[in-house]
Amino acid sequence: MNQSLLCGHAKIHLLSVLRGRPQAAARIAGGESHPEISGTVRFYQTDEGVLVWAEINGLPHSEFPCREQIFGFHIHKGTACAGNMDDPFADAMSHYDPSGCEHPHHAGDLPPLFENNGFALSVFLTNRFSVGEVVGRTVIIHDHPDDFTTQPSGNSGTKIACGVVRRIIGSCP
Ligand SMILES: [Cu+2]
Ligand SMILES: [Zn+2]
Repeated sequence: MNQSLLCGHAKIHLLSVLRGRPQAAARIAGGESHPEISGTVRFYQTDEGVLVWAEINGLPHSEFPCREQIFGFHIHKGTACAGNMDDPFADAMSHYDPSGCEHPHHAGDLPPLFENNGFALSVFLTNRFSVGEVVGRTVIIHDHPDDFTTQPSGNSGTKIACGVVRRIIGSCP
């Protein structure tokens, strides 16, 4: 194997992007049923799309083998992490979908989170939106995996954590 193929030019220089300042971020907090969930989702605009870096702590996890949990993860169109008795994050509304697509082609449909002893880390690229378009929208974590088939939201169950995407101005501490 030609070593230069393995070490070849990267389309996005991941480390330099992540070392920089995100243009927006959401602080994630669990709802009443999952107060231990906390984390950050950062959004970096690149020429290829938005690089999303999620770090979430305190996710439900199982001690048993073959039971690691997977959580649906989306940007929803609503602008507040509030709700009612039935759904504490009802105000986050449905998946962010400015183009009228079906699930899982909504702009806000994201790769699900895989927990590792309650911690999830995910870095991925999406060109379905720009950072500016999702500022003010909500990031939602669900208690079930997204099946990427069922309409309108992949049968991903209850919303267990939420954060509003805020623009970051100036430098991060
Ligand atoms: Cu969702
Ligand atoms: Zn969707």
